[in-house]
Amino acid sequence: MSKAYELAKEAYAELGVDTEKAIAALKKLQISIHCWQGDDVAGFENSDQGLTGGIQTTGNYPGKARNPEELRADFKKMLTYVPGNHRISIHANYAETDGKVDRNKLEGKHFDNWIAFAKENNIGIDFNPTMFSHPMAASGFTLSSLDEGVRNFWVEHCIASREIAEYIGEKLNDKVVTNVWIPDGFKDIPVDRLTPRKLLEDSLDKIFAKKMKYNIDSVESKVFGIGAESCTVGSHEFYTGYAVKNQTYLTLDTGHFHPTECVSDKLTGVINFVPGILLHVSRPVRWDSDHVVILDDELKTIGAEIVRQDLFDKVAVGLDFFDASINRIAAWTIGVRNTLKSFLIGFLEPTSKLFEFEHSGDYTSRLAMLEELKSMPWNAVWDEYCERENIPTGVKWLDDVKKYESQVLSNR
Ligand code: RNT
Ligand code: ZN
Repeated sequence: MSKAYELAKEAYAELGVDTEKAIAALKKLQISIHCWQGDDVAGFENSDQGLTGGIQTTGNYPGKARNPEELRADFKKMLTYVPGNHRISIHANYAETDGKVDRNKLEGKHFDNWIAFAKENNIGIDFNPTMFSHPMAASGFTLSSLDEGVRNFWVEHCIASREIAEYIGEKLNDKVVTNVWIPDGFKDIPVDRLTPRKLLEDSLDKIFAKKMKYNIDSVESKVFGIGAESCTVGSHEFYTGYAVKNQTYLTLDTGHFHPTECVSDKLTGVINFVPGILLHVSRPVRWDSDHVVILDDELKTIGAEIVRQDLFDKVAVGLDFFDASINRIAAWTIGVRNTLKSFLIGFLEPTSKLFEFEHSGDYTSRLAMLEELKSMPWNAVWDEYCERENIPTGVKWLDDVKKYESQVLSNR
């Protein structure tokens, strides 16, 4: 035990907080880490489509993963910088098929290498159908397209994706969350907003018809995309309604709302009406820019909310950002470490005391305590946890990333 940790332990004990319990709770938390930070959402289809769907990676920092082996090696490197056992979220376009299998024909076996990777590294897997960067998505519409052929293609793709998730779940004996996000929306003001929404509902009903054992369905809303600024078919109201009615998970991406809206507040607003929530923790800067997650107030509030209300059974914590302007392994590491830190800070709150203050109307004490908590030595607890898990403390991981950059990434 370090001196700093001992002092921190005492300071927290004075507030009635057990730092050992906080460390144990954090150790149990699994973050669903998105694979796509490592290759700028490119995937392995090797098409010349580029990234479509109204999302964008900017920057051309050298060293991005160009194939499955590189992406897995980079992801594995990142795992050595983050304490705990986590999950990897993969998109359907990370299938390994030699480019010969179209998305509606994908099968579980095309993800066998990912399954082996997950087993080797003791991590779980989550899944995402990919409804962008493909000729059938060129119109900007997929599951809500007026073109029946287009719609059917994507319905087939989503059905295939659920089967893949089920296959993965069976192999890993673990739940797999499948997150449906579509880019469908209008650049300019539409006159018929209803028909595409009816079509989307109908497509989703077809996709989710079969009951599954391991697969958990989630639907992700959005406010707008680049080139689809005037109307998003899968809006927040649409998917909240759909998820409540059909009892699917609801995905809340922190970049998918108007700038003053807070996902931290939405959690308890919707949690009692759906089986669960998948978080896409991101950082929007003026738009859904998917910047690397930093330890800002909203992140800390999200962590605290989940801890305070003990929402762990119903909230899956996933990440969704992609910055191509800095070292991608560092980007991943910073985002995961910050997310973990936000939960640790939550676990180190004297929750019952805070509730007591609030419920008795003692808002003075609530504010005083919340403000004092900000300067408590949570970082000593974080370092202690990292040390116990053999994970670099402070910025020591960065030296190793730099070494990997000069030895491996710079040769790409
Ligand atoms: C897009 C959504 C979606 C994607 C990933 C790649 O705005 O956030 O989750 O970022 O599926
Ligand atoms: Zn997202």
